Amino acid sequence: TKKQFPKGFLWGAATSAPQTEGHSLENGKTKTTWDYWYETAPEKFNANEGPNNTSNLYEMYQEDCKRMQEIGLNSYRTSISWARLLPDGKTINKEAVTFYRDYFKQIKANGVTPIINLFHFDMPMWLMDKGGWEAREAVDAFAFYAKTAFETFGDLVTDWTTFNEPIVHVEMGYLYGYHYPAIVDFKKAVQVGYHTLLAHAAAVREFRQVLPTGKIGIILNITPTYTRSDEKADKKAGLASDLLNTKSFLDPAVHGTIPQALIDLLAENELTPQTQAEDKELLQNTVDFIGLNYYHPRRVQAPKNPHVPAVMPEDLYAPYDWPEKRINPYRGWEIYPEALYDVAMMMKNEYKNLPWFVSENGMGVADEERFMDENGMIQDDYRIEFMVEHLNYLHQGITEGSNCFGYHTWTFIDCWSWLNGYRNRYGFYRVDLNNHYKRTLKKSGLWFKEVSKNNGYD
Ligand code: BGP
Repeated sequence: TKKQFPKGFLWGAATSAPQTEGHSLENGKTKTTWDYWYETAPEKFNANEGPNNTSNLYEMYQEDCKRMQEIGLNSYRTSISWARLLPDGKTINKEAVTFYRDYFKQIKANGVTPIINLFHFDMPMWLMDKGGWEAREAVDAFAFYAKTAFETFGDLVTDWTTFNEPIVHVEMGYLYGYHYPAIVDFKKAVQVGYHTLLAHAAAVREFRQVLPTGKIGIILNITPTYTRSDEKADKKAGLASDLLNTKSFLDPAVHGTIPQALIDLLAENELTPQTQAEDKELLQNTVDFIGLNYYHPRRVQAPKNPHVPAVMPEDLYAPYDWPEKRINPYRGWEIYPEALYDVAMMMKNEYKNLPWFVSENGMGVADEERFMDENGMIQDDYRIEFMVEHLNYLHQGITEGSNCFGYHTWTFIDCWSWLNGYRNRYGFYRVDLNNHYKRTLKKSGLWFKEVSKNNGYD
């Protein structure tokens, strides 16, 4: 094989509890903000598909774990549902323990290493009623949940992550109105982000006590910033974007401190969050590894009417429509695989060359049945091509010394995705919603199996 990856490289796929399990109001689980949002505003959900209509993993996990082996996954990331494990925040739900323990055992029985995440946008309603991430008490509540999970599953799972894409619940819930509670308030968004960061650090602190030999990380969505030009105003906008979207979580996770430039930017815009004296020490609980979800870059330019204090992030950096951009016609996102090389170099040069992996990368395609052949297999050559392009740049970064230990695609089996429902399909397996969630292998699954077996490709 021409493109060979490091020994022990992880070839896997990622998903999450709320996007796969289904049974969202059964087996002892209580409501999350998603269940509540769907109940109160179903019209916001594509095709009226809500959090209960996911791919039914709760019942089908045993077969699904066999499918992991079928396509050569050697690792797999999913999450635990907080509201399932702790339906009232305090009491452990025995049914959840039985379910997750067996699920994790089956994953391992198929030769797959589980990486288990704690929070994937799924805020329990019992905590939302107390203010959710806006409330300081969410930090302790999350630390308790983390400790419980480590104690309950730590004999089966050694690799953990605290959050998936924490900036997303900040942006979507408190800036752009897409996720519950759909508040538009920059200052609140910063406070929510800050509490999330503390919750992450508190979970890491628990982890060192409970599982001192395990490894813990955080998963961030990386949207590398590229500026319109090298002019001063554009560069300033690019820096603001980088500080808010990337360095806000990445720097504390790796270096144990919030960058001074971010502190200054927030102060200048009257966005400084409320803090407590002990926070500094808490934030020193750094991670063992980083997961980066990469889909597309962020292109920015100086805002037309910059004003201080900023009311919205767009007052600091405006989107820039790069004329040369390539688009995934099925999802509308820019395709720019080169960014994975830049990210690899950034990790090497600015983040201690800490071990990291691509924790999500993939191509969402709408109406994918149009690519189905006469045998019912989706011929998703576009997806294979997409992944090869990204892997090529990742490989280059690894060759130049970046400490990347794996590549996880989004996703294993087509899954429900928040407001988009099943519109954008990403899986190695297709799910037939009209036929008992039947799973059918796509061509990309066969391809991935070969890549995993050969630890690379030609
Ligand atoms: C990531 C999230 C996933 C998933 C994916 C695809 O940001 O971590 O949960 O939703 O994006 O996004 P979409 O389904 O909106 O195309």
